[in-house]
Formats: sequence, C-alpha cells, structure tokens
Amino acid sequence: MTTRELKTYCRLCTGRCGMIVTVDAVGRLLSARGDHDHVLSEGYACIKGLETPAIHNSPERLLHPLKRKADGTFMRLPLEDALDEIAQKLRVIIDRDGPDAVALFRGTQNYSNGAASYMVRYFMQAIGSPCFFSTMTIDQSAKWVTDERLGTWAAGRHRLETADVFMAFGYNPLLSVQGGYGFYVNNPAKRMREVKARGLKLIVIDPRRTETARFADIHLQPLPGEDATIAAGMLRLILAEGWDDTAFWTRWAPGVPALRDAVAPFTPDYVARRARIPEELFRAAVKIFAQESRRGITMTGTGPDMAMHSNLANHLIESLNVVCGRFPREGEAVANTGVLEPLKVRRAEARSPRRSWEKGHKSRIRNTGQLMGEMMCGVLPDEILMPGAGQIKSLFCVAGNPASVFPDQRKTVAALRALELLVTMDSMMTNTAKLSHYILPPKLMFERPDGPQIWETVSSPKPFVQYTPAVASPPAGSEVCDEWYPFWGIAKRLDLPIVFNGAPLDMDTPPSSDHLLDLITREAQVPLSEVRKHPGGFTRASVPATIQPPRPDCTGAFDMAPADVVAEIAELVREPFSDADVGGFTHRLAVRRMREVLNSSFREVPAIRRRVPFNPVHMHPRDLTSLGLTDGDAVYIVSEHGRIAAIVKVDTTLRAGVVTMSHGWGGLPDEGKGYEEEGANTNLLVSLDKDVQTINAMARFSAIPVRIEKANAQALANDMPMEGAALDGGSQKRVARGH
Ligand SMILES: Nc1nc2c(c(=O)[nH]1)N[C@H]1C(S)=C(S)[C@@H](COP(=O)(O)OP(=O)(O)OC[C@H]3O[C@@H](n4cnc5c(=O)[nH]c(N)nc54)[C@H](O)[C@@H]3O)O[C@H]1N2
Ligand SMILES: Nc1nc2c(c(=O)[nH]1)N[C@H]1C(S)=C(S)[C@@H](COP(=O)(O)OP(=O)(O)OC[C@H]3O[C@@H](n4cnc5c(=O)[nH]c(N)nc54)[C@H](O)[C@@H]3O)O[C@H]1N2
Ligand code: SF4
Ligand SMILES: [Mo]
Repeated sequence: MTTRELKTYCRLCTGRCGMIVTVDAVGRLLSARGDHDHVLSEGYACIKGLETPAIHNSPERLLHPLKRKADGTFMRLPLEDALDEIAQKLRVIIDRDGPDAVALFRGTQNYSNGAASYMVRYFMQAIGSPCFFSTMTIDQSAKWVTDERLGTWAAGRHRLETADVFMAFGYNPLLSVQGGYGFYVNNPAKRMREVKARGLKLIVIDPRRTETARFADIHLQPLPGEDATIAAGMLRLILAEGWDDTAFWTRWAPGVPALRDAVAPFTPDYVARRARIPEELFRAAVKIFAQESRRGITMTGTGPDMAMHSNLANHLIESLNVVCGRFPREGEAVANTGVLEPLKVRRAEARSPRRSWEKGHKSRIRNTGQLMGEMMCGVLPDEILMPGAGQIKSLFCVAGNPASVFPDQRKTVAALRALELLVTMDSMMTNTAKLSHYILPPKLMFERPDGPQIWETVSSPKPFVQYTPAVASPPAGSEVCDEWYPFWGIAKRLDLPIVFNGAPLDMDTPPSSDHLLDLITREAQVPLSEVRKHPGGFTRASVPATIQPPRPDCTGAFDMAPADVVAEIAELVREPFSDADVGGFTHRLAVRRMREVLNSSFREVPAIRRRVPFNPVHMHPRDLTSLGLTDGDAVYIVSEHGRIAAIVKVDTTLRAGVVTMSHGWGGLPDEGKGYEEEGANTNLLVSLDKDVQTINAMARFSAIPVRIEKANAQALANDMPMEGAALDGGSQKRVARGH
C-alpha cells in the first residue's frame, strides 16, 4: 500500500504540537506522531493527539447529517435538505420572536478552527442576535471580569523567558497543556525543566501535589476555594513589609491604599488558619515572589476560577502583579512581535477598566450583562426555560457538549429538551447530540486547513506560526462539511449577508476555507501565502521593537478597590471559616483534569477506554481510613444539590479532606448506561441557583462541599442513583432526601 507522510499540527488544545500524519493513497488517516523537527513542540505529542486517527476513523463517528424523528430515533438526510429545513424553522422563530430567540454556543473545539471560529460570530451578527455563548464563561471568565474591573497593562505582562519567578494558583499546565499568558506549553515538561535549570523559582498553590507542583520550590496545599483569602493575605503582607513597587502603583494604581485597608483583616495567622496552610510556608512564598524576585507574574488556572469567590480571587491575584509592578516598561524589547497578527505598538500604560457588563444587552436572568460581547453560560438554561419576551427558542451548539459540561446537568438537559430547534455540530452522538433536532457532522481537525492562531504572540516565545492544509480525506461515502459552511448556507437561505472580517461574502457561491483564512489574516505582517510555503511551521526574527512611552494624555489607571470588590472582600471576611463541615458536608470536591480525555471527548477511543473506563473519585488514604473505605470501593458523593455514585481511587497527592473527580463523564440523567460503562457526571452536584457569581453568573464547580457515603455495588450498576438529589427547574419531579 502506498502511504504518504504529511506535516501538520494538532489543534485540540493550546499546545499546537507539530505532527506528522501518515495517510494512504486515498487520503485515509492511518497514524499520527509528534514532529521532531517542530520548532516549538520538538516531537512532543500527548495521547489525545496521537489517538486522533482513532476518532477520525471511529466506527461511532457520525458521517451524515441526521434529523430526529418523532419517536426519538434519527434519520439521515442530505445536507442541503437539512439546511433548508433549519432555515425554514429559523425564519418562523425570527419572524415570531425576533432575532434574540436565536442563540449559539461555541464549544472548545471551535476555537482553533480558524475559518469556523470567525464564521460563528459573523453569522450571529448577520442574524442580529446578542445571544452568543462560549465555554469562556464556564471556565475562566474570572479573568475577563478582572480585565474589565481592574484594568490591564497595554504592553502585556512579564513573560516566562525573562522571569525569576512564576506563581500558579490552581493551574496545572504540565497535565493540561493550557497556555496563554503564563506558561509556554509547547512540550510543557521540557519547558519546565529548562526554566528551572536557569533558576526560575516556582510557587504552586494547589490542594493537590500536581504534575506542575512537583517542580515547585514552594507548594502551598490549601483547602480549595480559599484563593481570595490567600491572595488578600499576600497583598497585605507585601504592603506591610514594603516589598511592593511603590513607584509603579503610585503612578498607575492610585487605589492601592484603599485595597490595603480592605485586606487588613487577612493577617498571615488568619490566612494560615483559614486556608489551612503552614504560616511559615505562606510567608516564604510571599517573600520569594515579592521581595526576592523582580520579574515574573502570578496567575490562575481553572482551580480558583471555578471555585467560590472566583472573581474576587482573580482580582486579588492580578492585583499582586500590579502592586509588584510585573509589567514590561518603556524601552524594553518586545519579545514576540508576531507573524500573522498585525504589528502592534505596545505602550507602557494602564488601560482603565471598561465594566462592559454594566452597559449593553442584559439577560433576563438576574439582569446579567455581557463580557467581551458574549452572554454568560450560567444564564443560558434559564433563558431557555423562562417564558416571555426574549426567551431563547433555538440553539446552535458548535463543537461543544453542554448537556455534559454545563453546571446543573438536570436543568441544562431540561432546557435543551425545551428548545424548539437545537442544531448540533459534532462528530459523535454526545449527550447534547442525542437531544438535538438536527446533527450536522463536520470535517475533523486533520481534514481541514488552518493557520491563524489565537494568542499567537502571548503564548509563544518567538514569532512562529504554522499553516496546515487538509492532510486527510473524510471517510469514503460520508457527507461531512466544513464547520463554517452550514452558517453560510443558512444565512444565504435567510437572505442575510455575511460580513467576514470586514469583507462582505459572496452569498451565491460558497467561499473556500482557504479564502476565509486569507480574509482573517489580511492584515498579517507576513502574508498567509508565504506561511503556506513552510509546511512544518514558519519562524521569523522578531521585528526590532521596544515598548513605547505612555501617550502624553494617557489617563488610564488600574482600579484596585472599586466598591463591588470592597464589598466582596467584606463578605469574605464575614463568611464562616470553612463551610466544609457545615450541614454534614465534610469534604470539598475540587476540579481535576485527566491526561487521557479532553472534557467529555476521547472516552470512546478503545486505547483510552482500556486505560480509563470511568472517572474515579480520588481520595486521600487518611480519608479512606476514617470512613472505613478502601481503594475500589463504591461510594456516593453527596452535595447540597445532588448525588452521584463513583468508585474510589486512593491518591496520596491530595490533601486530606479534599476529593477530586474529573468532569464530562456519564450519560443523560436517569438514562445512562451505568457508572462502569461511562462514569458519572459531577455537574449533577453543581447548582445554577446557589453560589453563583455576580457579573459572570459563574457556578461553583470547584471546592464544592460534599460528603462521602459508602455505597454498595448496586449503586454503580444502576443508572444515576438520583434519589436524594435536590432537584430544581420546577418542572421536574422533586424526590425526598433518601437517607
Ligand atoms: N488532558 C486534558 N487537558 C486539558 C483539558 C482536559 O479536559 N484534559 N481541558 C482543557 C481546558 S477546557 C482547560 S480550560 C484547561 C485548564 O487547564 P488548567 O487551568 O491548568 O486546569 P487544571 O489542569 O484542571 O488545573 C486546575 C488545578 O486547580 C486545582 N484546584 C482545584 N480547585 C482549586 C481551588 O479552589 N484553588 C486552587 N488554588 N486550586 C484548585 C486542581 O487541583 C488542579 O490541579 O485544560 C485544557 N487541557
Ligand atoms: N464539573 C466541571 N464541569 C466543567 C469543567 C470542570 O472542570 N468541571 N470544565 C469546564 C471547561 S474549562 C470547559 S472549557 C467546558 C468544556 O466544554 P465543551 O467544549 O462543551 O466540552 P467538550 O467535551 O470539550 O466538547 C467538545 C465537543 O466537540 C466535538 N468535536 C471534536 N472535534 C470537533 C470539530 O472539529 N468540530 C466540531 N463541530 N466538533 C468537534 C467533540 O466530539 C466534543 O463533543 O467544560 C466545563 N465544565
Ligand atoms: S498536547 Fe496533546 S492535545 Fe494538545 S496539541 Fe499537543 S498533541 Fe494535541
Ligand atoms: Mo476550558
């Protein structure tokens, strides 16, 4: 058999590992391996990237558009017929209820799909609906809230390559390969060894001794959910000891004294007792970060951003960077000037907060506003369920699986079922797909060209981008489409012109994906046509550029202590120390990611199923002993909101009192195949009504008070044993607490 090897890259996560795929004569994807010549990833690729051929060729992959029939089963129909029907139904909804009745949810696998990630935004603009949702607001939107109420530094932050210190709150890039502002994630373990070898000090604040924490000079292992407490204490100590950069904040953050007053109660002793960390270790961490280091930032991952007080925690953690002045200054060289991003002038000046959620479109749910032009996922289920003007009647779900990953799975599923029109673009029969009226399966990663990269200059140490053509053909006989195509096709049928990055699209003849990529990058410093000539990636020297002085009339400043932040600090102080013991909830459940799966996907791959058939609940040996449990026992995990069954896995990397379990597992509530087949969904334990953050409606996914009860094996064989769960959503049966 003739085979060919082609260079490409993996787009599943921000690692963007260079890959070499092998395809047969007809373009069928046979295998994938890391590209050792790749400038950034140097041959590294994780099990998910390596197993991607198994997803492309999976017998479970959906290969044709499907329509759900009245009896709940699905029938095939040609794509153009599906688009006709969808457009017709949308026309009815828009004419009757207005464009606001149409919503779109962007899941994680849409971000790195260049053409489609832009198209979904332009499609919603063409419809004229503000109801755009994305995973950004069920993951780390605390960062957006902070940008919008603290402000930002126009020249970015200190970068890892020149840092003396890096302090990570609940962030585990060595497993999650999540890049962005903090850590370069191409081949993360190698990068970590390099920066440690040149003397970087690493501080990790995480209830688990994670893959990242193993490299830490100091690892604080607090109770989850106490990051606001810890950061407040750090600010207090830094300002009390004079380890701050007074000249910097006097000019750019005049509210620091007000913040200092607000955090006065957070003495080292209080922080240590409340977060349950050794006071001396806490002091040592602050000393390394603020006194002994000059360069380097602190940042959060999903841990603090998904726990309670997430917005406050993020504000206070970013305030540590401000108080210590961890931003590039005038005259410093710009590290990465980019390739496809337009060349920007970077100025050493603060940008005042915009508080955009206070203006513009408001949700009917708790009057929640928008961030970065998006509505908050935390209001989506109620926006669908609540009748009246403005009710969402139709949802496009693109490359995501809300039925598995949204908070309060029962309410979310009830909402998805209540939709008049649910259209899902996915290649698998996910929990969300099962509830959809139409499923439009897309071409997958290696079947599409790509190039433009989000975070191009912040997440890479040097100007580097990679273009990839489609390197594999979709399975023979399939009718899978480019992910952007249905949106163009529906807009065409509705007579709505699409303006794509400023360019009106021809609405008679569909564009090509490459044409769309060219439009996205039309202001690029190096034309995409040039980048295309370098199959393994394109590197250039940084354009010599320095950070420019602030504009003479610059009035920008960080807002350290706005009234809402001060009120949240006061509320934190008033709170009982630990709610973990309240109401019989003895433990805290924290978020955890698994190397082998990506949120709810990859579980179907045989090689992965053999390694991780379900999501165990990880517990410390001491907790097992005190509950009379052993490794492999069946338990119930009970929160105020719900109850799930799971199998215990002993884990010495945890602190006692904290249990972890990864998300995205399990079937639809009460319809699953049982725990040992598909795991359990932790979002049955998460409420959308209680402990929800203001501004971004973010639920408490981490640091959830739970108790662990011994169960019998029967509990696992059953479908979700939901008796005992406090249900909500009104329309659902309310079952008495069963124990
Ligand atoms: N293999 C794999 N990789 C992934 C994903 C995946 O599902 N699997 N998902 C991708 C996605 S969508 C994202 S957003 C990124 C996320 O990437 P990260 O933000 O790095 O998230 P995690 O790896 O979950 O690390 C969060 C850490 O927070 C800790 N933690 C939990 N609660 C708290 C708390 O209250 N306080 C503190 N200080 N720590 C806490 C946990 O122990 C955990 O180690 O990963 C991406 N990469
Ligand atoms: N309890 C709890 N809940 C959580 C989290 C947590 O830590 N704990 N983490 C949260 C976070 S950080 C996030 S980001 C969300 C994740 O939220 P989602 O992005 O909604 O979840 P995924 O399971 O990653 O969904 C991706 C889907 O895209 C499909 N897919 C793969 N490739 C393609 C493609 O090329 N095109 C299309 N159209 N589809 C494709 C996959 O089959 C899969 O169904 O979950 C959140 N939910
Ligand atoms: S780390 Fe894994 S999933 Fe992420 S880009 Fe690399 S191979 Fe793909
Ligand atoms: Mo995420």
